[in-house]
Amino acid sequence: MMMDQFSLQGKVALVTGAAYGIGFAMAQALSQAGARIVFNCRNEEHLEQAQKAYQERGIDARGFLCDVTEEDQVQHMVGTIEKEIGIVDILVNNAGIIKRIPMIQMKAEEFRQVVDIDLTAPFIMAKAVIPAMMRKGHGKIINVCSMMSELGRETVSAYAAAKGGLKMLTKNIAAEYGVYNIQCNGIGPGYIATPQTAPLRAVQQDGTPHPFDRFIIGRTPAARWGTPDDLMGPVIFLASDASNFVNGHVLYVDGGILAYLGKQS
Ligand code: NAP
Ligand code: GCO
Repeated sequence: MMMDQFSLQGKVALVTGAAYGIGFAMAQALSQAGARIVFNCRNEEHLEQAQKAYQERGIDARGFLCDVTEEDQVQHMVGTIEKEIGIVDILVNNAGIIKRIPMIQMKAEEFRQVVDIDLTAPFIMAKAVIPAMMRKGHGKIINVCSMMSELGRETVSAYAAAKGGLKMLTKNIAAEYGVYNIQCNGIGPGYIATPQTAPLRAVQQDGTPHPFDRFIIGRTPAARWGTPDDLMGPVIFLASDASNFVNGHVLYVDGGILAYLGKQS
């Protein structure tokens, strides 16, 4: 049956940074398609809250405290998953941060921290799971890119550099490991209502919408912010056999922002 191609029954999916936000929604989607969910974050309280939230949704998700920038922690986490749950069939590199600072005011250490989490960590995570995927004869790696994989804007130099690099890392993993039936693609959310973008949507003291909120609605043909749920269908597609001949692609889930000059205000 054609729709069987979208089934993830019997698959193990590791979603980084999936305590809340986009990662949590994508993990729910992968679970609903049949995958066994494993996730990580850095904060013990977030981990406990997430475990509870998954259980409330009937999802038996296994959580790990693991900083994705620390290769020894990542190797230990992946080794434990492989031993206790199974080989990671699907890796979603979702964990990420942003720092919004004018570039000439940004400290080099702040720039490095963003690149470390948003670009180096996906490299570390992919390096940890690919050997077993090669032995198993298949694998899916999905890197969470961004509008900033294509566009710049004021104050997000480190994030744009990292997410632009992540697009090219995606293509390179596809190029280097496609021969082992491993597909590596990006998913590029537009502007999504999560804690990460909360400062851009904060209602002003006079009760008016944040200027950036109005700006994004004017730049989006869908005339709305995305929600994490908008990523659920696309991530199932990229994680499933339905995308076995899609490799090195970034699937933008942006309501049309990248196709649109923006509404004349
Ligand atoms: P978020 O709400 O800030 O959540 C980020 C997640 O990443 C949290 O679970 C956080 O866990 C985890 N994390 C951060 N650094 C980590 C580290 N070093 N090790 C392990 N976990 C770490 O972000 P979001 O909006 O859901 O975004 C998720 C991804 O989508 C990010 O890569 C972001 O760049 C990307 N994205 C977001 C948007 C958007 O509009 N929201 C659009 C395009 C792309 P802790 O809290 O425990 O640190
Ligand atoms: C920003 C936003 C964006 C979004 C996202 C867009 O400050 O411009 O945080 O970077 O998070 O990456 O795709």
